[in-house]
Amino acid sequence: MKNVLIIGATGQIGSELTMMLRRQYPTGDIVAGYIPGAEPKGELADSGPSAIVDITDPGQIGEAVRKYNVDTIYNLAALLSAVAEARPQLAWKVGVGGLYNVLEVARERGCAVFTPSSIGSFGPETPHDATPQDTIQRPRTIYGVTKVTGELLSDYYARRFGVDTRSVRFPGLISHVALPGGGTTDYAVDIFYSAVKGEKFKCPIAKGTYMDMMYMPDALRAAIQIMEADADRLIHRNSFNVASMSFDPEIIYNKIKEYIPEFAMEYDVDPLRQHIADSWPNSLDDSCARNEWDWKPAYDLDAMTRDMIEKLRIKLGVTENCHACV
Ligand code: AKB
Repeated sequence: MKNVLIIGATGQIGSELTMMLRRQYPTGDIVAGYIPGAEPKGELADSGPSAIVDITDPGQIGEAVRKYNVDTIYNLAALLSAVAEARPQLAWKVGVGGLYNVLEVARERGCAVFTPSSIGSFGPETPHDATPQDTIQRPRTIYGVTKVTGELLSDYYARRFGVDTRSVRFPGLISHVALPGGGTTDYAVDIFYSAVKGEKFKCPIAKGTYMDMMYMPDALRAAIQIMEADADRLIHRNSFNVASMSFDPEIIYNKIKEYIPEFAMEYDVDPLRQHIADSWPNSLDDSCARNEWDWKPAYDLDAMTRDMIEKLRIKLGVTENCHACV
């Protein structure tokens, strides 16, 4: 990777990935692609080039790729699972139509492409525990349908046209930097904000609902490491299971209480999100990623919780005592 275009650079993953790529590839152009209304700000705006790139407009993708001689595209444009259910047509237009536009530019210009898939690409018939790499993928959400289509389309472009497409299936991503918007796993971020602000948390996901989650630094490493991996070792491409922790609301609540004992939570289950969560795996088997490109997460639940609370206390200017923080 030298010159990289990030489509969706101001979103939850993009804002941090763009900065990490700029640090790791200081001699290249790392271009922050954004849509009007979601302009880069602060360090993201000041530390490198940016361009208006609406994924539904192939001309804008091609123009940015040509102007900056881009060799790798990170395609991060998507509507998350819950919000996609409210706007299924737009979810398809962005998730599948947009990916098609990216792949066509990549085919013409010889770019590698990363497009994240998700635990949402699985469905109720999928084995829920230690979900294998290769298994039944019959999701019931439009988000999942776009993700499975994206995996298949990306593999097709690799086989048929030699486009270097690669991907990982992200779990719920937890970060103290940018908030997710409209996902089923968002509660695992929101719970930290409530805890640090000293507010009671209303949990939209029921007790006993397990889902895979990952701390953002691990997710960013996965996204970069898979694109740098030795192609000769890759048996799979689109998309690899990656995992680092699996928990239900009680487990994360009790873990946060180790640091903030007065924290309180009650359940106020959102039927849509609960229905989606029930159809997703409890935990993924990521042995193929570990074997084919040495994937290994750095953060477990405890390390992530400690870091999230420390970082959020600074971000939110909260000075109250955090019992277990040093
Ligand atoms: C969502 O909840 O929609 C996403 C995901 C797991 O893909 N965070």
